[in-house]
Amino acid sequence: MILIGQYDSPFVRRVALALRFYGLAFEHRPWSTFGDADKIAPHNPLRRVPTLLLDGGEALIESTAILDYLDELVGPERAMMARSGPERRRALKVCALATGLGDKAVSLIYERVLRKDQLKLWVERCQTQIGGVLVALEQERAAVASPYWFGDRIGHADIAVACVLRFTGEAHPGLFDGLRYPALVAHAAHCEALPPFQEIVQKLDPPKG
Ligand SMILES: N[C@@H](CCC(=O)N[C@@H](CS)C(=O)NCC(=O)O)C(=O)O
Repeated sequence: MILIGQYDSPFVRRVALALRFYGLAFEHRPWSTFGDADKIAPHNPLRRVPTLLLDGGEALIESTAILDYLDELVGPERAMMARSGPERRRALKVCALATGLGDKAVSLIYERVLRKDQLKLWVERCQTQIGGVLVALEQERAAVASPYWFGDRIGHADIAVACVLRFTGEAHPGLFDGLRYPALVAHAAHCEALPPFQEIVQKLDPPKG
């Protein structure tokens, strides 16, 4: 398998971490969505990352769909998400909140670096959405005493939240005040201390306008 995309993307990083936690071998192509768009396009016309190329040449896109495939590959016993029921629904919701936060944080970067004049209405909307999700995730995580969101094993929800927190903190330090989100800060620190997180990491390098 070949994973396309840089690890400063929280979406690429969550996929790379799942591959590593599952012990699945992969090659990495750290192509930039802007600088290397023409290389990405033959595999993904959206020119987005992550894009995962399977050995037969099939290209998977969207981090959630890619993880769905990896879960199928390793089987239900090893999958880092419950197979069905309320726990699966809750985990998918945590993932959706985290990746939605990531979408908004990415939008804000593009607004900052690609536009001459930022659109106040859009910037404020994204900031409000980011703040709202952080509060919701903080409440959820504070209510859980286990090492990870759903017990003793790390899952996709844990990884998604940790990746997005790192990205948001680097991209928009003013929007992530650790003092307001102690449970999330502790969660991120716990995850980031794990060897796969220390190996699969890249300081944010936003596109230039
Ligand atoms: N929903 C997508 C989001 C992926 C995404 O936003 N990737 C960014 C990089 S962090 C990207 O490719 N941006 C270029 C673009 O959207 O044109 C996923 O979960 O994979």
